[in-house]
Amino acid sequence: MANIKISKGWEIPENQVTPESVYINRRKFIKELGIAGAGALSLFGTNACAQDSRVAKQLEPYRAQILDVKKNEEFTVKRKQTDEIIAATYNNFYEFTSSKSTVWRRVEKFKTRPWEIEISGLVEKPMTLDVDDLIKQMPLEERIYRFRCVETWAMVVPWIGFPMKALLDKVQPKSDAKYVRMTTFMDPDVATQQNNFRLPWPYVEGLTLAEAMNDLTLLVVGIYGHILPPQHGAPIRLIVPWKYGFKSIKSIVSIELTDKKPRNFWNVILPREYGFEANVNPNVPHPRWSQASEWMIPTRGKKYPTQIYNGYGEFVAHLY
Ligand SMILES: Nc1nc2c(c(=O)[nH]1)N[C@H]1C(S)=C(S)[C@@H](COP(=O)(O)O)O[C@H]1N2
Ligand SMILES: [Mo]
Repeated sequence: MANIKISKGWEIPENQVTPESVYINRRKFIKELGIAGAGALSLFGTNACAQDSRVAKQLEPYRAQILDVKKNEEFTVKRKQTDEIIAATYNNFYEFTSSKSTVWRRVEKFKTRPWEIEISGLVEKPMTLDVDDLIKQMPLEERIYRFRCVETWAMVVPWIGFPMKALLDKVQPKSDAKYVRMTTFMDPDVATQQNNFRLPWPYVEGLTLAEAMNDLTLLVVGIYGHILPPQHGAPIRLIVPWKYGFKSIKSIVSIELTDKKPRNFWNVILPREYGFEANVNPNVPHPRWSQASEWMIPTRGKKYPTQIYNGYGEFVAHLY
């Protein structure tokens, strides 16, 4: 793995890619019309609406599958909640593309049901479960969390899920289990970037057992009141809000308890830039950019100070 050669697209930090699909469309739209200047901008609204309605149509079947669960008031956030369409059109899901604004279109053929998840390794009761059976057994709740990508964009979204602890209690980790290793599905016919053999597919992430058992650590199956749409990592993904976004692995097929520290996807690709722990920290810059501030999608211009542990120190600072 040490000799991996990374293609250009992967080396470009995510924050150098133009973010707003709307912005890209506006430029393209204006160019196609062969016009420029203030007059053209009045057409921008029309085009943004057209894009929104296409995304709304893509989301429709997921929005119809409502998860009516109670909101956990312990985890409310003061900052304004991100618009659902914005969150659903600005995604990192490298199995499909490295272009955030097009993930929602590239996941079209991605079938997220039926779906099995295997829990194995150093546990008393290994098991393989259908995701919908698992959802029925687990204590679902809604939590509004801050979310911070390592590339400095951030959002506030209402996740629906259950504490990972609830699942681990069920399988009973053995006393020598120290880490949890999670793996994403592998299907290069559908997730076409998995044909790039230079990258260490499938996507893998890990936590210490103490991190996995923390109150904040969620296995997420829904967002904005309904089941997860594919671009957010359906049918089940991790959310660890005090860590950079790449830790929050999507579309999980396996959870393995182990006594060895797992290598994680981005750590294998760029070990100098991405570690295992990856806690949000304004005082530790990324080798190529500062982590002192962040911006809320889609408004790149307005910066906010980054908070240590992404503002969740009261829950997790004792772990470090
Ligand atoms: N399997 C998988 N999980 C993944 C990623 C990925 O490319 N593949 N990207 C990560 C990164 S870098 C981020 S910021 C978040 C983005 O989650 P979102 O698209 O739901 O906002 O997913 C994380 N989980
Ligand atoms: Mo990210």
